[in-house]
Amino acid sequence: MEKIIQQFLALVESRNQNEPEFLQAVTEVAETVLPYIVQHDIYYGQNILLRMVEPERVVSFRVAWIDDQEKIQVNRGYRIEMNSAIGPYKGGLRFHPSVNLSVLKFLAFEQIFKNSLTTLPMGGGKGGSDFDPKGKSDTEVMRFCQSFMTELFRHIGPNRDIPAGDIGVGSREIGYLFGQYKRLKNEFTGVLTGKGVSWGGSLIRPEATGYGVVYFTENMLNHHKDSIDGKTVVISGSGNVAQFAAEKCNHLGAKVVTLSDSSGYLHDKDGINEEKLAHIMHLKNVERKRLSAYLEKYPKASFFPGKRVWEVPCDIALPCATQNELEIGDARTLVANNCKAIGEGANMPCTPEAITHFKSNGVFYAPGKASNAGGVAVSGLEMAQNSLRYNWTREQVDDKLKDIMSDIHSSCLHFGEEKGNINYVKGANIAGFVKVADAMLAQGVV
Ligand code: NDP
Ligand code: 2IT
Repeated sequence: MEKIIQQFLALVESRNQNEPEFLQAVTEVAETVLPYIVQHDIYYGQNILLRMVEPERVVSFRVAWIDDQEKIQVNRGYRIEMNSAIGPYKGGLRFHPSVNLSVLKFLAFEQIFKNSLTTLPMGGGKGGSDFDPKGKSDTEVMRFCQSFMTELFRHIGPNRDIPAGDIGVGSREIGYLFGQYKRLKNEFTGVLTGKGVSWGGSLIRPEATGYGVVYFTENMLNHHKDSIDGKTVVISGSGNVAQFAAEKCNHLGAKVVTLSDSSGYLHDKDGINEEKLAHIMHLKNVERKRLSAYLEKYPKASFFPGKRVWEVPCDIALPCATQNELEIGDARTLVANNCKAIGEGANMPCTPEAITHFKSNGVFYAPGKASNAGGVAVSGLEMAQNSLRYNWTREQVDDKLKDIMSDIHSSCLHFGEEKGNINYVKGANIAGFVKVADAMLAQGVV
């Protein structure tokens, strides 16, 4: 088996050189899914995984725009249309200086499995740009988004490819992107998700990823006769996912003691309660300030520049910032401090070595493609509401989100059983794979 995996990865590596993040994501899937393929005649010999690692289409384009000093700026835009076997391409757009082909291909690849797990009919895609919204004025962000969409619009559509937000793309950016698409096509359609509620958005979409991570983590703890109530939780990031993960932890009786950004981390021993979290949301989302500004209002807390949250003792860790933000040294510290569970809000935040360390020390580990699927799941519900031309209530959407996260957890149990324990990585990868593979087999070699 080892040889089959190595041969497969060598081929993928030879075709995708200088793409370390993409290879990291493919390796994790290959190690768990190839043994399953070999054991199942219907999949064996069909080169299904080899087809899945090859994007159906990659679009790369120039995004030229004019800044407030009237200087011409040039960025690079992308859309990776990875797999459309079970539905139109679906996945977010990331605006961050670190964006490149490798990062977007890893995200698009993970998205295939995640979207399949949601039970909704969505294929996998991802896109974005190396544009950095940080420090830009609203009009600069608007001009960039308009230029970006002026090219992207010809590749997407409500039945073809439906982008959404990710790092650096929130409600402001979705608004500008939607406005430009509507203007170019002269059509009001559900071509993007994460829209404002008054123009086709879904209630609970902003909360969905963060709430979903906490629902999944609660499912995982309940399965092991434990719960989030009363636990100390460490969260990284302070963006969309981190904020609503913190909110749901508070709802369920846990104490959140950290949040972070790329400058360092905030530690509030007394817990970031509802009132403090509301202040953070205002600082980050309205004033667009750095997290360290929290100390101006709450001077008893501490900010540690250039450091990571994982050194703070906790029962539960929720990495909600970015890929590879939790490395082996951090995993050792968490285990030494008796951390019981990891729920990934970000995509691929834990390195492979960190994951191995968690598993070998009995820490429950929920991989992002299962635990952060709530965001895209509610995007799927937004698409359904757009098609119906109807809106569900907050409670209706939240109940559907809870059910979907619970179903994903059950799928992980079903496919992840391993010597009496649950391997959530194996469970999520195989459960996600089976549905897409069956569709691909039915549709022939395309
Ligand atoms: P936001 O842009 O709202 O927030 C990102 C947060 O992560 C910020 O606090 C940011 O700090 C921090 N961050 C980003 N890059 C880095 C970096 N290189 N090093 C350290 N910190 C960093 O993004 P989201 O909250 O939407 O996304 C966070 C993660 O969740 C991503 O991995 C994303 O792919 C994943 N995700 C998001 C979903 C969604 O619906 N939004 C759905 C599923 C997964 P700073 O401001 O200093 O850059
Ligand atoms: O990584 C992700 O799942 C997202 N950024 C959300 C994608 C979506 O289409 O809602």
